[in-house]
Amino acid sequence: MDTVYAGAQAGPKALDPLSVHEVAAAAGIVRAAHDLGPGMRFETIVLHEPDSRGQPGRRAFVSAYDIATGDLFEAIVSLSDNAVESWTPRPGAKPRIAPDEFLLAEQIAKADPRFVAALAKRGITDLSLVCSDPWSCGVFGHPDEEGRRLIQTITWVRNRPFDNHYAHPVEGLSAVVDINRGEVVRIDDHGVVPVPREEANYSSRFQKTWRTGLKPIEVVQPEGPSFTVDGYAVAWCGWTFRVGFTPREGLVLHDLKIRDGETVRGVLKRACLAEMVVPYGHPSGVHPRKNAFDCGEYGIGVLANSLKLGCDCLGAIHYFDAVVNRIDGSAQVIENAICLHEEDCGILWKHTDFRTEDSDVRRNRRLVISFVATVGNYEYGFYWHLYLDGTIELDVRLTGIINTAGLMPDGSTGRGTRVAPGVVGHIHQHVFNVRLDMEVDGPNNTVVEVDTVADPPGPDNPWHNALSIVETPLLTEKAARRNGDPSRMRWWKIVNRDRTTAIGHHPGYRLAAHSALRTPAAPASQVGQRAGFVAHDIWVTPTRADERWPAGDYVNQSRPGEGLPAWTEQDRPVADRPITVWHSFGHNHIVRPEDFPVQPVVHCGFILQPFAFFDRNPTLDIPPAKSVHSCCA
Ligand SMILES: [Cu+2]
Repeated sequence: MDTVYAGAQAGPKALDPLSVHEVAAAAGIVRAAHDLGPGMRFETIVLHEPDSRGQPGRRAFVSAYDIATGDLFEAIVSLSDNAVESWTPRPGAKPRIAPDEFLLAEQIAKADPRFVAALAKRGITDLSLVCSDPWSCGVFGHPDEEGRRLIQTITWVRNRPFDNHYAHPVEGLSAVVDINRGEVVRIDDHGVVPVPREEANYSSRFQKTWRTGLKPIEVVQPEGPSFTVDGYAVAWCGWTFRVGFTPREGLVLHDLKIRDGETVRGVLKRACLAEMVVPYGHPSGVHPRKNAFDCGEYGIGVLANSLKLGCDCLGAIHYFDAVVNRIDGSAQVIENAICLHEEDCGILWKHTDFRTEDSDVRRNRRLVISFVATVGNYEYGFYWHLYLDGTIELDVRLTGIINTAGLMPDGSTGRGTRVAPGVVGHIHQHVFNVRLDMEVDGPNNTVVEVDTVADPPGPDNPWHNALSIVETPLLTEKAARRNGDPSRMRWWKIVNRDRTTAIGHHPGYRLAAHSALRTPAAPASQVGQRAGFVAHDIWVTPTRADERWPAGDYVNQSRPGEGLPAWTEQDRPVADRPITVWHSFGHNHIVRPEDFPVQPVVHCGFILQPFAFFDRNPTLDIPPAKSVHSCCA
């Protein structure tokens, strides 16, 4: 039998993230049973989520490694019994790059005389102003990199303290660092080009003049918010779910259900960002190696911000702290990492009977569950929205600073947009992949592809206006590797064929894949090899607890073809059973000068909308707003 996630069977708090105490305890239990010595580090310490059989007790999943040997082991730890239940070597696996290693890599580079000499060749001698960011390396077949755990540092320089260094790229220079051994493997110097020195600052500490005329907008909720929170359980306007958080995925929504009259109906068993990759499209210098997997190579959860009321969030806010592990096995609390609040959201519906002038309008609102992560130069905000009519939305907001480059050695721009004199933003993509463990009205779901096509002309279609809806259930994994087709107005719905509604439909949810994005990456590129999920807009697999990572369990310097491409080769049945829908979407970032020196938010995401899930508009009972104007009730 397949292993599926479950919460209710294992007790109401079985899905709560590990506490500070539990993280430290898990590290201690593993160290006591399998001490790897002074080089022991902890990549991940996270809740081992209970499966449907609902084993009693709390468990942790621990990924530990030894920087001396490079060996990596996975453990399942019983926190209730103080015991390691399993200890599994993962030969060749390379752990993620941890926040603890970001500045370490820079220090190692700056301590190397070859790196210092390469900076001096460019007229840079004050190392305190040099910022060398820790980039993952991928796999490029350099013999001196074989078997090592690597970070390549890519370099910028400040003119003065706090100056935005991304305005001053030190083009063509990177230090390839063996982060386990603490040494520079090689300096890659692709030739000196002048470092642009014009400042481009955005910080309030540099801004001299301020726009006037902005009057305050205040969010007032005199009776408090409409949600209730009990531990990690949230209830709001008919919706219920549990909040989870992991170092790699960040925010997780468990057991998302919606009330329909007297019944509570499931929609999502578990939903999260599972992976993302940002490949850069410039073919020379340090840039081909820039293919950042921000979940699998860094962990989008461990990079979460502590949010601030009045700045990041407005209104009546409930914050959840996040607990993640450091590489020494201790726990780190990210205070106020997850924000829960309500927002007014325009009108929900409206109609005026033009004969009677009877007019009805209802206001919409949404519940927002969000976190923001800083990954080096860039910020990602992940905002899950729940609406009164049963709609679910993930709105990903991209901001921060573009990854800048200098000019080519011949002074040309290369594959990008000039954003300032001597400063270029290369073309790149941000491709996200979400893992949606579906539970539409029960455990057994099926994905149906829906195309809209014009009928051929004929006696039944004399005026050539007939349209047909072509529905194709996706029955096996290979058949369910699907891409959009605007010429057929294609979309997908997830239905429960075990159930039929009162008006004769299988209840479903429509996936509105409005930001679907496949990269044009060649199969032989790093992304083609190691981020197979970018090849299709949707994939469907039978839900399995051990198939969580669409680009493989260990993405850092990973081998080709792991994750979704390998799993789906089995071509397992995916109809009328617990299924996981994987959706790839994102932003094709052809940089604008307006994205610099800091990028106004760009949105991408997707929508899950009830489709014959309810028998009619489920919001007729939303009361009219009390208004200061006479037009409303
Ligand atoms: Cu971008």
